[in-house]
Amino acid sequence: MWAELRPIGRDGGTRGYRRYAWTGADQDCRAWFRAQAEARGLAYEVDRNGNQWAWLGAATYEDVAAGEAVVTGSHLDSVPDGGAFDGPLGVVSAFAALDELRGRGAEFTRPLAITNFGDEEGARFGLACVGSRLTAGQLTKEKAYELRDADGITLPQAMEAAGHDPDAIGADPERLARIGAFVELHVEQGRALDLSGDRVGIASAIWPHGRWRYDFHGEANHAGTTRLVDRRDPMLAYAETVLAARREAELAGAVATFGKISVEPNGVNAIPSLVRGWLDARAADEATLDQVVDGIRKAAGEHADRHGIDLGVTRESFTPVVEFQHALRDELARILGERTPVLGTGAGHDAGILSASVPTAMLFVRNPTGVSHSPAEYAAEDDCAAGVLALADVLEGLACR
Ligand code: HGY
Ligand code: MN
Ligand code: MN
Repeated sequence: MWAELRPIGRDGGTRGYRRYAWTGADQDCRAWFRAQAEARGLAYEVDRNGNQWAWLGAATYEDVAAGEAVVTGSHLDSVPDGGAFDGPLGVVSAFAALDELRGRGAEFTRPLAITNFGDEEGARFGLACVGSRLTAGQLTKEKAYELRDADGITLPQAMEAAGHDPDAIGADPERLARIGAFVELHVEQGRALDLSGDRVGIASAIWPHGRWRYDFHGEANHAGTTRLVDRRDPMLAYAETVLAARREAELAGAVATFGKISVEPNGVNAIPSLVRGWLDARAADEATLDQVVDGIRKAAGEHADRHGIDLGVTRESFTPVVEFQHALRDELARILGERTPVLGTGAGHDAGILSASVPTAMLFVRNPTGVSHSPAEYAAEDDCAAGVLALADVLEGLACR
């Protein structure tokens, strides 16, 4: 499976992945998913929001009684220059776990589905987990229609160009009602398992997190002829805001990142008229996150005033804290052994979105460096194999007699 996925959407220079929603690379990943499903005799379907499903023991979700399905999967899209594992490890492991269970001769007493949720990273349209948010009713069709990529292409236009009917998108409670348990396996995006010496862990919670767009409006002018005192340079206010974000996060034990920026007119010899920066901020609890975000905004306002800059701040997304369901989490611990480590994470996941609607759990596989959202992201083959066996044990415990 890895050999087929490896070249898809990989940049020849950086060796990172650029698998953005509804692009050619994404279509190739989707074709791979469909082929994996069909090769295993699973019933394949795409839901109204473009998420892919492969069913064992049902032809479509409508065949499944309420709360009966056990579902596992993750996503195949990537951040800009992402690693091989964030997302795909969960999908590959799902198919491999099914193969393992068939090898064991396991008898399924509940329908099983393997999923690929669309547009988890939000690399193209700016909002993460679009596929699961739409399905769970946490993103309306109207709001989704407003999403645009950097070239001005709207989400519905991109969907249509890729052959998906954008008119169909929206909440899908009928489908979610069928799910009794959703388990997402994911590469760990930190070093907790490496430090504890464990191959596999169980998720406890996801930090609340969000994305804010900062627009610093100044005045374009000549870089050679404009006296420093006459400038309204938005880059200065932006730069001081980046430093303030670091300070606020440090004080609160949180994280805050300006990882994306756009500059107008973007000329070497022009003072910018506009600097637009995107803040990603996360903390262990919402009160702390509020405090950090408010602190950064206040600092940005002060720096903007001092440099004669007009500042606009827009919250583009917010995901509240997720505490995974204790009953399912405890069941996983019973299946995998009570000594399996239980850990929290600052990364967002479709499982976090779905947890508001269905019982949800996550498994993490050791990442020896903790690096993620980078071409250097890595997991060792024997740890991945341990992840597959753990997922197979969990699925057997949940879906087999
Ligand atoms: O950004 C995140 O935490 C996730 O990987 N989408
Ligand atoms: Mn990610
Ligand atoms: Mn992921």
